[in-house]
Amino acid sequence: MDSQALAERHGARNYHPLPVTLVRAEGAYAWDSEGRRYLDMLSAYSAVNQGHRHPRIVAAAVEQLGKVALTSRAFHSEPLGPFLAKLSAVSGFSRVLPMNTGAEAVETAIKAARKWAYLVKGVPVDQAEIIVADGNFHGRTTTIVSFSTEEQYRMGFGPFTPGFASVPFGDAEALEQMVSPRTAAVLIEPIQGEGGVILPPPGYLARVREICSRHRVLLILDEIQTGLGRTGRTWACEHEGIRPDGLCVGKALGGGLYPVSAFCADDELMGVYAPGDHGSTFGGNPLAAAIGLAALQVMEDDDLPGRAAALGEHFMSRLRTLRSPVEVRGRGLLIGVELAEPARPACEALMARGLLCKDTHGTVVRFAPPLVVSKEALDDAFDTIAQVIP
Ligand code: IF1
Repeated sequence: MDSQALAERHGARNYHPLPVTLVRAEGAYAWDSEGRRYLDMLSAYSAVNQGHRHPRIVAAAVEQLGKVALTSRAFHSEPLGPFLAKLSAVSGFSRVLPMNTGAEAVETAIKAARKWAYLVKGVPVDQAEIIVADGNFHGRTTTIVSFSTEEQYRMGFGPFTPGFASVPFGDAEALEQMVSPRTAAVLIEPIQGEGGVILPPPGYLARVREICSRHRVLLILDEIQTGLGRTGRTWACEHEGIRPDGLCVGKALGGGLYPVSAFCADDELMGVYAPGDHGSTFGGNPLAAAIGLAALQVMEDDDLPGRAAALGEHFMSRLRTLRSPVEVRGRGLLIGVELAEPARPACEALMARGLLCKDTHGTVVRFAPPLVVSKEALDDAFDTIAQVIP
C-alpha cells in the first residue's frame, strides 16, 4: 500500500486532503511522489514563511540535535535564554512563555487574562469574561471551540467552557456594548484567516485598542497566522500602529520545521504566572528554542516582512484584473480570492497545473506562499491562476 492508502486505512478521517503526496520540499516549492513540482501557495497555513527547509534553520536544528534536544523545564537549557530574549525584542514585550502549538499559546493567554482579572483588576473569581469575534479561529481545544461560531468546529464536543462572548468582527461599537466590569480581555485576530481572509474596516484595531484601554480590558491579539511578516509587517497590528497587551505567536515561529509557539506580554500580565501554575513537557525545549531563534533571525535577515509587502501588493494588483472573482482581499502575502462558487474544484484544477492551494470558508481560495517566493514565480502562478479563475 502507498502512503495515501495507508493513511486512508489507518488514519482518523479528520482531513480531506487533495490527492497529492509530497515527498520533498525546498524554498517555495514541493515535489510529489511522481516527481512533479508544485509552487506551495499554502505554506502549511502560514507556518513556512521562511520557505521549506531554510538552510540556516536546518543547520541550527542539526547543530542542536547534536547536543541536547529535550530537557524539560525542570532544568535550564543553553538555547532557551537567547530565544526568549530574541522573541521579547521582536515582539516588544518583556516576557515570553514558550509553548508548542498555537492553541496552547492561546490557552496560555486565556489563563493569564483570567488570572489577571481576578488578581489585578478585581473581577470576582470565576466570573471573568473574554470577548471574541464572530468567525474567529484560535485552535481546536474544547475551550477554544467553546467560543467558535463555526458549527462544525463545535458539533458534538460540548459541554463548553463558559466565560466568552462573541461580537461581529469589525464592529467596534458592538464590542464596546459587550464590555462589562467582568470583562478581562478582548481576544481577536488582526485578520481572520480561516474566516476567509477577512480584514476589519480601517481603524478597527485602533478603536478596539482605545476601548480596551478606557475600560481597563486587556487587548490580546492572535498573530499566530498573521504574524512574523505574513501581512507585510512583522506584526499585522503594526499596520494600525497599535500595541496589544498580549500577543499569541506560533506557526512560522517554528521556521517550517517544528512546533514552536509562545505567549508574549509585559510583567504585569505575565507576572500572574507563578512557578507550577502552567507549563508543558515540550514547551521551550532546546531544539524548539534553537529553531525559534534561527526562525526569527531569518525573518529579519531575509527581510520577510518587506518581501511580503512588496510581493503581496504586486500579486494582489494582478489578481484584481481577473473578472470572475467576487472579491480579492488580503494584506501582504495573506490573500483570499472569493469565488461565486465552491473553491475546492478550483484548488484541484490549480493543483493539476502545479499550484498547491487550499480553499477556506467554502468559496475562498487562500494564496499564502512562503515569503521567500520570487516575483517571477508569482507571475507564473498568476498566469496559471488566470487559466482556472479567469
Ligand atoms: C487545522 C484553520 C488556518 C490559527 C490562528 C491559532 C491557531 C491557528 C489564527 C491554532 C491554526 C490552522 C489549524 C489547522 C488549519 C489552520 C487554519 F483553517 F484551521 F483555521 F490557518 F486558518 N490561531 N490554524 O490560524 O494553531 O494549534 O493549529 O498550531 O486545525 O485544520 P495550532
